[in-house]
Amino acid sequence: MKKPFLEKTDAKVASLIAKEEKRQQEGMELIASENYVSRAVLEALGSVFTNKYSEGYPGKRYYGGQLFTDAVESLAIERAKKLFGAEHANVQPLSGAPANMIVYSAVLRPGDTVLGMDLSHGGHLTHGHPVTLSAKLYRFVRYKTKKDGLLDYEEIERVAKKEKPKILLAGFSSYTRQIDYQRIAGIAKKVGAISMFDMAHLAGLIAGKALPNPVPYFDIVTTTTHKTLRGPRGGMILCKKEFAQAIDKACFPGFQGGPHMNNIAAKAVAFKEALSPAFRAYAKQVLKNAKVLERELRTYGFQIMFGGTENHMVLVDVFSSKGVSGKEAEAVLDEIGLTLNKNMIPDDTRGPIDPGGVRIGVPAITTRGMKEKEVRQIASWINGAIEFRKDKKKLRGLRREVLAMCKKFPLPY
Ligand code: DSN
Repeated sequence: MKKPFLEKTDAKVASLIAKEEKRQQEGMELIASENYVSRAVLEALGSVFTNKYSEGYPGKRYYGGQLFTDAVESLAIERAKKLFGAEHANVQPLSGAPANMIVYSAVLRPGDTVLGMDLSHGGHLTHGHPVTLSAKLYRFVRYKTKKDGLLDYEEIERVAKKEKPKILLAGFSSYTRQIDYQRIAGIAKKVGAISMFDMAHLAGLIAGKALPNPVPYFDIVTTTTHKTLRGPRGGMILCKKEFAQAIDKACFPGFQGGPHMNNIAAKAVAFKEALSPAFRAYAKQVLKNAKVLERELRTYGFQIMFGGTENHMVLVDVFSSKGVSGKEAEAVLDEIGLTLNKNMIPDDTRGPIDPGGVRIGVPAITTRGMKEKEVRQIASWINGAIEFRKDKKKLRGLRREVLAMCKKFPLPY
């Protein structure tokens, strides 16, 4: 994309942006949490709304000049509510981690208990990993998946009865199976906990009606607006009316200052896109592509975790399957232009720096228009690169093949 003003003002930054654009164009993005926003979303992000401070909420701001910020934030809120059938939406969280922290601070007191999913079993850092601020303020107890990859709802209920959490939290960043929303929300109700779902990874698939919607079942739902939802990097909180005031107050002035209005404008655009029939077709194709990836990788002898996938990603135990660590697999795949991330597998004994697994997601390649045929080819490259990881000539050949396919599926700019 041409950027004549930037090129003139700051050639260094312009050149870095151009290089990143080329890297994205010439590589295959398989990081499960990444995607390509539309040109329209990019234009809203780069708009004059970035100049405006607007602490507060539509109709109740602390600075003047809010005619259009009020209108654009209201539009984002209304579209978010329509997209997910929510009673209340707060579109100001800067991203997923702040959104979760805002919820905790809205409904918990320091020392209160949260029952959430273990990180190595698919949970997220902000669901209580000891290194996080939330874990220093609140007490997190964790649940795990069973050998068959499903959640152990009886065990979750037993622990919930024993620990009496204030929040029962579901949601994940590397879990691949469907969660029984009704069952989790039911357990929360039984023990008097607030039910919370972090749908950051799934939001686009839910908006596109390819997966069931947790919003009717849970008291509070958090999400990012990028990932499968294909909006700008940002966060959002949806909740039942009874929590609206506490959530809004905890967001501003409790946790954040002025909202990033250019980002909120871009969220509004992404929500409009996600309401379209084309987005539904996209979400459906993401699920198809992930299923093909799972099947193909199995035929090459890769061990797929959690018994398979029902969403947009697969978690693969590359160490047990192929004797290569997650870190080595990530590096060799990067060499041929396939970008993904090393990832812990359940109860990984190797640790997070060089774990036994990799996480592979298809949202971004699906945005580029790739379908089952291309996914079969990608699986074969993954297998080839890992198998011939010491053979530089072979890797160079695979790199050329990846590049040729990338050229046939340009980025949406
Ligand atoms: N970093 C995101 C992911 O990759 O899943 C979650 O925060």
